[in-house]
Amino acid sequence: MERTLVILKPGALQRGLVGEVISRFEKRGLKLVAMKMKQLDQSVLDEHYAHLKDKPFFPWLCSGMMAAPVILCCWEGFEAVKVVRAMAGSTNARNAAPGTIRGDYALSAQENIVHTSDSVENARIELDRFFSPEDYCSYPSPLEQYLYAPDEK
Ligand code: IDP
Ligand code: MG
Repeated sequence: MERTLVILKPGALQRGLVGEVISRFEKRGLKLVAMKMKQLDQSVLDEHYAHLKDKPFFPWLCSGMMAAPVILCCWEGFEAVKVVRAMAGSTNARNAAPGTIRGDYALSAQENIVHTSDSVENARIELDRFFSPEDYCSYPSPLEQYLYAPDEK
């Protein structure tokens, strides 16, 4: 099964949307395998958002990401990276389809509630950035037989 990183950004916490957002992933059938609350700092954001460091909005993005703690989650499921990414919706929440997290809860290109990994390779890198091997929990998933066909693993 694939694993992906979701970060509930400070806006999710400040606006009281943590439960709503986590509930969406749970209801979809994804399995929560690691989770923690953390105050991010500039050095981890320099790494995590290295692809945006030359953008004019980079300092604002970092201030927004440090405005309150974030909730880091690892969700597991068949093709979880693309499933979770689609659930988040377009980066600019004003373009995000209704029914997506950003399309339902946000209006901003920057303050868009969640981060989701954009590829399997980046999911591995990002999960290693925020979680250690001992952070992952393994537990039985008796509902798996109702969520997937035998070849969907
Ligand atoms: P993603 O979060 O949908 O993967 P990225 O391009 O990786 O989008 O950008 C990371 C984050 O940087 C976005 O989630 C958003 O918070 C912020 N961001 C991206 N583009 C803009 C922009 O044009 N204006 C303001 N903030 C932006
Ligand atoms: Mg991204």
